[in-house]
Formats: sequence, C-alpha cells, structure tokens
Amino acid sequence: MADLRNIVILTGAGISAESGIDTFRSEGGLWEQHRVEDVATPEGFARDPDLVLRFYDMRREAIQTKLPNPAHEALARLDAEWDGELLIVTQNVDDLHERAGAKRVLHMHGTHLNAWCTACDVRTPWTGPLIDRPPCPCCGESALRPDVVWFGEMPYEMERIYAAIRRADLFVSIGTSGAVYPAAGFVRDARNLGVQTLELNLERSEGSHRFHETRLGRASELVPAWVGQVLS
Ligand code: BV8
Repeated sequence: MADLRNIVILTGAGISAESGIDTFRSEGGLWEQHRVEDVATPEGFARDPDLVLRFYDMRREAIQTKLPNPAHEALARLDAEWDGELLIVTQNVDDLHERAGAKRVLHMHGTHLNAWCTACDVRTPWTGPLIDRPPCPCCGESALRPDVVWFGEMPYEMERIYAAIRRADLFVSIGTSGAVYPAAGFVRDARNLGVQTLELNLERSEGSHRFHETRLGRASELVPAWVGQVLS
C-alpha cells in the first residue's frame, strides 16, 4: 500500500504462545484450568481473593521467566523504523512487547507487573506475589490487587484506541481469538471507517470473516514476514 502511513496493531495471547506463555482458549489453556467467572471478575475476587491472587501470582512469576519471540522482535523493529504513526494495542498483560524494545505499546487490559491499590488507587510496579497482602508502598493499606482489567471492568485508554483507529490506514490483528469485546469489535470499527484490515493468526478466529485478508500460521513466522514487507 503506497499511502500507508498510520498503523494500529492489536495483539492477543497468540503472539506470546511461542514464548511459552499459555493462551486462554487452546486446550489446556488458562481458562480451562480455572472458570473465568472465578478468577477474572471483580465478583470472583470478592468471593475468593486468595484463589484470584494465587492465579495472578503464578502468571506474574511465570512471565518473568519467558523471553520475547521473533514476532515481538519484528514489531519492535517496525516501531523503531516506522516514521508514520504506530500503536500496538495489546490485550496481553505480559511485558514481552516492551522487553523486545517496542515503545508505542498500550495495555488495554492492564499489566501483570503492576499492583493497584484499591484504597488509594495508586499503581506500583510489582514483580513479587500479592497473596500475603503486602502493604501498599504509597498508603500502607493491605489493599493491593492485580492491575488487570477483569470481565465487566472498563478496558484502559479506549478513547486513545478509537482515535488511533480513526486515523489508521491499516489495522492488523495478531494472535487473538476475537472472543472478547470491545477488542474483538475493533476490526468492525476499522472496516466501517474504510481502514484496510489484516489478520495474522494460527487458525481462523471468530472475527476472520470481518478482515479483508487473513494469513494463517505461527506468529513467529507471519509477523517478521509481514514487517519485512511493510518496511521494504
Ligand atoms: C467490558 C485480562 C464494559 C485478564 C482479559 C455477556 C455477558 C457479560 C459480559 C459480556 C457479554 N458480552 C460481552 C461482554 C463483555 C465482555 C466480553 O467480551 N465477554 C465475552 C466472554 C463474551 N467483555 C468485558 O467484560 C470487557 N469489559 O465490556 O466493559 C463496561 C462498560 C461500561 C462500564 C464498565 C464496563 C473486559 C474484558 C477484559 C477481560 N480481561 N484479560 C487476564 O489476562 O487475566 S480477557 C483475555 O481474553 C485477553 O486479555 C483477551 O482480551 C481475551 C481473549 O484472549 P486472546 O488474547 O484472544 O487469547 P485466546 O487464547 O482466546 O486466543 C489466542 C489466539 O491465538 C487463538 O486464536 C489462537 O489460534 C492464536 N494462536 C495460538 N498460538 C499462536 C496463535 N497465533 C499465532 N501464532 C501462534 N503461535
């Protein structure tokens, strides 16, 4: 595309799969080990905070042992070399985009590596467990929760995301099943605005029919190939 200037990329768990981080919906995935209602909702947290804190403590610890894969590295290269607008909107709460060197990253569902104080609302970088109810470094209350957007909670920076989609020439979705809204609706919003849409995914997703083009394969192969095309 000659007039390609502004790109919005949406990533999901599939881009981190080859780094060894469980996705949500493949067999043996995260949700199969736990009922979503029990671990990824405010009600579940109120009902059994220890279960939820352990679920996130385990994942927070696990991601710190994982490394970015060629898909994350390719997006970081695009970020460094692309002189148009670029926004990597990730549904993931891991920090592999940043660890690969990407800068223009927006975590719409929060991040594993922050603790959010429900008493004073301050967010603090956090790498350890929360199960022992450590005190908030700011207010001292033992009221920390994962800084992660649960079902029924409003994703972060939605206006910034929609503004980027309105300005985009291309919307690319990488490694997501298109099962969760509002992220799964971005492709429809993009198409309604006349934006070109591309999906890179291991298998057809719930949203594949909405994309102009879908390429099937592993992110570690598809994403470097696509970035190479865009930068050439
Ligand atoms: C909101 C953070 C409104 C937590 C997540 C009916 C009843 C109740 C609610 C709803 C309803 N209908 C719609 C809703 C809203 C709800 C929703 O969409 N529910 C669904 C289940 C129907 N959404 C919400 O609640 C959202 N908030 O709507 O707020 C509001 C309005 C006003 C005021 C207040 C609120 C918030 C949703 C956020 C939930 N949090 N994550 C955590 O991580 O623990 S969701 C989580 O699952 C992810 O973040 C992601 O968003 C979502 C989907 O996961 P994926 O990333 O797509 O991963 P998945 O495993 O599903 O798929 C992986 C894909 O990768 C597959 O396609 C696979 O083929 C592919 N793949 C695998 N390997 C590879 C690969 N691809 C390439 N290469 C590979 N190697």
